[in-house]
Amino acid sequence: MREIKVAAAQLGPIQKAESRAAVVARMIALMQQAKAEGCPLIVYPELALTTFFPRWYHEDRAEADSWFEAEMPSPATQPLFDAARAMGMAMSFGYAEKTPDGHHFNTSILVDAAGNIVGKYRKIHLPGHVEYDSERSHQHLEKRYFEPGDLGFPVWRTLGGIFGMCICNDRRWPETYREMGLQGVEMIVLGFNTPSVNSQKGAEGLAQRLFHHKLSVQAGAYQNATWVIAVAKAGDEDGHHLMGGTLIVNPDGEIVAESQTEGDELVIHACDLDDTVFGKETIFDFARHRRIEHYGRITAQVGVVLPPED
Ligand code: ING
Repeated sequence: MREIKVAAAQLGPIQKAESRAAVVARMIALMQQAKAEGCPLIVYPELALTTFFPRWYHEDRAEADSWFEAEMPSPATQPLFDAARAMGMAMSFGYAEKTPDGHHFNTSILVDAAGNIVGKYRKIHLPGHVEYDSERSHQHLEKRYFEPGDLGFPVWRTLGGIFGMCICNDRRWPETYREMGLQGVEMIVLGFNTPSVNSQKGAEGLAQRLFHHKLSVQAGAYQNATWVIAVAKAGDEDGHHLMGGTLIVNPDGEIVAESQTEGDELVIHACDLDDTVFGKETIFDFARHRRIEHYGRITAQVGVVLPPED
């Protein structure tokens, strides 16, 4: 039994005018609740410190740098690190990362109970577009403000298990989970900011968005015998609605807990990492069952399809 009581800390909306200090105060309040509930780990959403700024067009990309953190801990997040260390709380959260050499990533980190950053992930699957698109009901400019992640899909041995991270759109791609599954991942923590309407397909509304979200996360968990913690930033940000749907999914792909609101809300579940063992040793024992040498044009890597033989 390797139980870890996880607090999925959904954040409600963050308005464009809201300060990082105000957001960090909300995050610390949720952390205090998690501590009171006996949770050793809290997971926050993607881009947890600011509004979902890729919906806003900046002609001059340098203007968008105000949404980024140039260091971590940054001055705004130092109180969060201090509170976590004081409470002995491990945490994960997403933020916009600007590196010293001027690169921009949609990033998440995993911080242990002593306040050390033990893992970093940079979002690989960036949805949206680079230039202003007047055809869309709202902009989704992640490709304008971020570069694709350059760290791959690592996993880390910490907190008594094998942990991995991904971010938002990554969760829609089976390779994301399998890359970590092949490394024995037992718990994947991810944050998301998902508009409840599709900017290009008006008919796709909240119900279908929630369906695709749950389908993707439950499949990823089941097909790799891993826990998945998926945490929303939700609610109406300056008139733009983000869906909720914070989930804790077990290694059988079952939703064991989910948010009921679109505000700041803790979703808590005691996750036994040993629940991953049966799946990894039977139906998804990759070594015994996954015959990649018989897959034909798909190489040993996940899903890499060789160009057609001429
Ligand atoms: N948001 C959305 C997401 O992947 C999206 C964008 C929604 C893309 C639905 C495709 C379909 O959940 C982010 N931030 O990636």
